[in-house]
Amino acid sequence: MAPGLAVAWAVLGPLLGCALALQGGMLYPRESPSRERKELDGLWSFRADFSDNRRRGFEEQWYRRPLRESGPTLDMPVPSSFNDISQDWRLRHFVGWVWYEREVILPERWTQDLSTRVVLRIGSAHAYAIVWVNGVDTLEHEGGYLPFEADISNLVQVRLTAQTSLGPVSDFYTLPVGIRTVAVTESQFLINGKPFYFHGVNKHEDADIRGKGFDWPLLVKDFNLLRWLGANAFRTSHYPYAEEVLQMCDRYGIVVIDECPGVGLALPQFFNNVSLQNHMRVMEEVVRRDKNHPAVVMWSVANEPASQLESAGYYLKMVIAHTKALDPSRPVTFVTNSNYAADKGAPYVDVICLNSYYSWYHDYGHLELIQQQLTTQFESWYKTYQKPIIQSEYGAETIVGFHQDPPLMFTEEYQKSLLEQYHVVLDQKRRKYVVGELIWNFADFMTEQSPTRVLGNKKGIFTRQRQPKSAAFLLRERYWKIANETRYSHSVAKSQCLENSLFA
Ligand code: BDP
Repeated sequence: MAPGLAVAWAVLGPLLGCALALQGGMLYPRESPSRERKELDGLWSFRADFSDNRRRGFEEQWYRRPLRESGPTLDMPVPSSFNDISQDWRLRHFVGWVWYEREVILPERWTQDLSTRVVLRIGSAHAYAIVWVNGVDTLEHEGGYLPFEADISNLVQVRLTAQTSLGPVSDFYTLPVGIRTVAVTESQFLINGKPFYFHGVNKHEDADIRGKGFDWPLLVKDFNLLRWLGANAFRTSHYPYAEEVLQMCDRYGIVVIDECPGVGLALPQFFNNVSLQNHMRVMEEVVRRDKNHPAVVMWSVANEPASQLESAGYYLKMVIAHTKALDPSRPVTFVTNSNYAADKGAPYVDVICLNSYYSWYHDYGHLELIQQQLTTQFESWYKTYQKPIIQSEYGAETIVGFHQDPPLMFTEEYQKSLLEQYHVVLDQKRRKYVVGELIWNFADFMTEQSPTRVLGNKKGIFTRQRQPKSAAFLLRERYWKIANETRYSHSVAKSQCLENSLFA
């Protein structure tokens, strides 16, 4: 196997001025028939040196061993500003040395063909950088903004061969694994044989400017916020998310209900054979891609289909059976907003997932009705099906900064009060057969314009810029309380990174 290239670099506070001698140019790294390029952008291990003299890293020689062995580390996206990503106020204003580390597997040709020149290039590091490669002090650079590089061929080129009992190995692939079981009883969702309660969110892959699209800094920010919130789960509403998202969930112990893009199946004509074949094919693609993620504990084949229709009943039965055949190890569900007496798909799911918007899309303003309506909802469904239930959506549009007491719709007070009413009933039922609650939504997101949308969907507990509304603090208190009641016996102490994976 090609040797790992361990890279650590550190940056320090203010720019002190620099004296650079011009030694030729520095070409931007472009691929060509004779040049290959390997991106080092992405997630790095990170540790800020909080010691009083800010020099512990040097004193203890953190560059000699994997950084995580020196103490707690965080995941840090590169490129990004560490001050903006974390919820830790100490990092917001931190001045001093911070350590970044990345382990890299280089292509065999780079490390074994001694005529290949391997150059390490840092695009920019603010404001003073020292770079170690495999523990060797290789490069120093003062000043941010500008690139610097070093020939590291001699540090990474070693002749190695790998052999198995079947002969030489010609292909290598590393698959992180996690081992856990998932099971469902009449009233419980079990992970590793223990009752699991989903306290989390629904998300969207959405942010300002970028819209939908994968982005490491955004992802790490969102995971920091999930941690801040005490959430242990989310649903990938309403489509499979980027694979990197699931990798993070595996590592951080966030449980996922993985949903396919079966959304908007609202009309009778959608439940035909062509859609059905297509839907089953999509489930195949989702399962094939995501089955190795221990974080994924359940498949959701659709969101709010018109499941009161007979044709929908047959359709959902087929899609669910197909998904179970593809993966017998995981429960399967779809998310419904139909009435318990009318729903034709519910007989086929393992867990009932219910969306309801009491005091939002009807009975506007009547928060006092929620407790009774929600109790009836849960009791009717449970009496009919004797299956565990997740409140898979509930929430209220909230424009950040709108306030009114007594609460009126669209204010932060209304969102909070609505959540509180739901929580009273959830607390009564969660020790019985309700196995989860997922707020709609983690953050505000963009939608088509309509009379019900004020520059998008504003049901986020965070704004689209990831700042908390009042309800986020309410939910935070609740989720940490539930987390502390139901916590698995794992250690969170070891790491600035969560290290609380259920699957470790
Ligand atoms: C639910 C849908 C979700 C919407 C939400 C809403 O599942 O996609 O965004 O309503 O209207 O019914 O906020």
